[in-house]
Amino acid sequence: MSEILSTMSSNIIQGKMADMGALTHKALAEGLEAQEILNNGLMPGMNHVGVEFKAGNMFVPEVLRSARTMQASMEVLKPLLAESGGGMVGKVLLGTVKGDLHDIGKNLVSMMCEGAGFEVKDLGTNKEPDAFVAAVKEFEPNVVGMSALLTTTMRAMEHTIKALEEAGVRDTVKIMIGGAPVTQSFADDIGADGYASNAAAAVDLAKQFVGAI
Ligand code: B12
Repeated sequence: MSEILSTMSSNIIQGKMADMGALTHKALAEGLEAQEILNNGLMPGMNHVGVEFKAGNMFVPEVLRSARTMQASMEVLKPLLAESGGGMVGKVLLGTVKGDLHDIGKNLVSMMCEGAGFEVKDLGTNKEPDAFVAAVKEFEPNVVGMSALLTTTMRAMEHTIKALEEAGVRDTVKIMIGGAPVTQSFADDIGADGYASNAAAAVDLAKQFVGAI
């Protein structure tokens, strides 16, 4: 790995975000392709964060900082990646379901998915089933991820899946769900394709869905 890429990778691990925009421009000026920076600078850093988070050696605030550090570089790279038409592993649509305003975990999933090379559209919180349906039609994601933190809003995930079925787009996507009260058996019960208990596992699941691992 070139020196600049290895600096970017360790900046992500350490959450040093201040230099990331400038470093990204510098790497591009040195002739590195956006894709190469993503694959060999940012992703190794974020993968390491995912492993440490799963192992319980890093905690939510640190992971959020790492994800924001990665985001600072992605802001520069995204238009270039989109231009080249390549780079993205797949598309993930995320949202917190109707009635629920919690978004810290969802945002973490969003940032980690971006870190893994997915193009992410985040609908935000308190999203009606119809908002998911409209976004699936417009954004055409490979994966739809729904988040709920309240036992009272979990059922909105089921309603959203039903709405996707009724709109005839259910089979165009894989559906993953998460949030503290959600379990694998609930996912099975409502007909989701998968459940993940944390952001790193969500990324693994999304990658499995698109055949990236
Ligand atoms: C922060 C917080 C809030 C903040 C939310 C701020 C925000 N912007 O998100 C505020 C203050 C607004 C809030 C409000 C309320 N809250 Co609140 N809140 C919490 C708290 C303390 C932390 C949640 C959190 O962010 N955790 C950290 C993140 C990183 O973890 P996470 O969300 O679980 O996400 C991880 C995984 O679940 C997974 N994941 C998450 N989403 C997804 C999605 C996909 C697709 C996948 C695959 C994975 C995945 O990956 C994430 C990262 O690893 C929890 C308690 C707790 N310890 O969980 C209560 C808690 C969730 N809240 C609770 C309640 C009751 C409420 C209120 C009703 C309180 C009230 N009376 O007003 C309101 C409801 C508002 C609403 N309509 O949504 C209860 C829920 C009880 C229940 N079983 O239903 C909890 C459990 C507290 C408690 N013990 O009573 N809350």
